[in-house]
Amino acid sequence: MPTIITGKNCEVKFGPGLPTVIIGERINPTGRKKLAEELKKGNLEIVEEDARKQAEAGADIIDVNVGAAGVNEVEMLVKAIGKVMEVTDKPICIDSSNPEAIKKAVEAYPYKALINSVNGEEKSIETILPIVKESGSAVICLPMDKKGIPGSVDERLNITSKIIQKAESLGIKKEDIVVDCLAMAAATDPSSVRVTLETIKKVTDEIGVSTTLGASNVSFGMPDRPLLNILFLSMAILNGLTSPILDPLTDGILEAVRGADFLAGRDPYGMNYITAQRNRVR
Ligand code: THG
Repeated sequence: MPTIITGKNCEVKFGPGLPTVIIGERINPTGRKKLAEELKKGNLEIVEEDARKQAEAGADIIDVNVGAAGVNEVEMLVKAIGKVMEVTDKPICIDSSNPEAIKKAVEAYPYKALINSVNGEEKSIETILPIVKESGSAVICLPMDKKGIPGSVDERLNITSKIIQKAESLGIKKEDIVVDCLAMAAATDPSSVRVTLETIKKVTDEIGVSTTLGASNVSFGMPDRPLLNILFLSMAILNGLTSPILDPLTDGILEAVRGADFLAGRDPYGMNYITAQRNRVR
């Protein structure tokens, strides 16, 4: 069963074997001083522009994160989601580490959202999963806990299984679980990309749920980050990645994702790839 999330007149469907769905990451003040400043002042013009541009560029889902020092996240997350809904019908991924902000955000979103995220810690499981169940949302699971990010595939799978078991015991459907396979900076640990790719493959083949990750994490600290991000995405898509979080404004990234789907057999006869190339500006 595929994962389905919705916006106004809009349904986005993804899962193992289906074409890759893109979660646009730009509405996030991390590393963006200007956006952080504007959010502090309650100004949503950049949010509006980033929502529109990402939708135009080919994002299927818009991630919304307004967490920054000096920002009232509970209030601003609801406002930012309202602003995004004014400019696009694309479904929303509610990205916050604040359970109260997530709760208020799902209450303000009249469709089926993707909640980003729950992790393996008891406190997270006990606060986030009930919100997922009550709101009928889907949720991204981070297979990490108080010991941090596991270095091995097996540990990531163990935490994933634990979260899924808890979710299913609350009546959350397996197709409403999206596992983040945890992309890390390749520059800090040369084995990290292999561990992430193997986690994607095992989660896909053995558990059969949808998968995500922050694609640009891999290139941190290296030159020509877009090149590394695109190469990594093609590998991850071949291993089963269903719904990466990425910047759809990156030159060539859309065509790379459609090309990887085609080569991975997830776009039979290449119609999506051909359409993407036809719509290309340059
Ligand atoms: N997993 C999940 N959610 C996530 C992440 C993840 N959400 C946040 C993050 N990781 C993905 N989103 C971003 C957003 C911005 C950037 C990277 C990842 C980023 N911004 C530029 C910078 O910091 O230099 C600034 C971009 C600009 O100014 O144009 O890199 O892993 N579940």
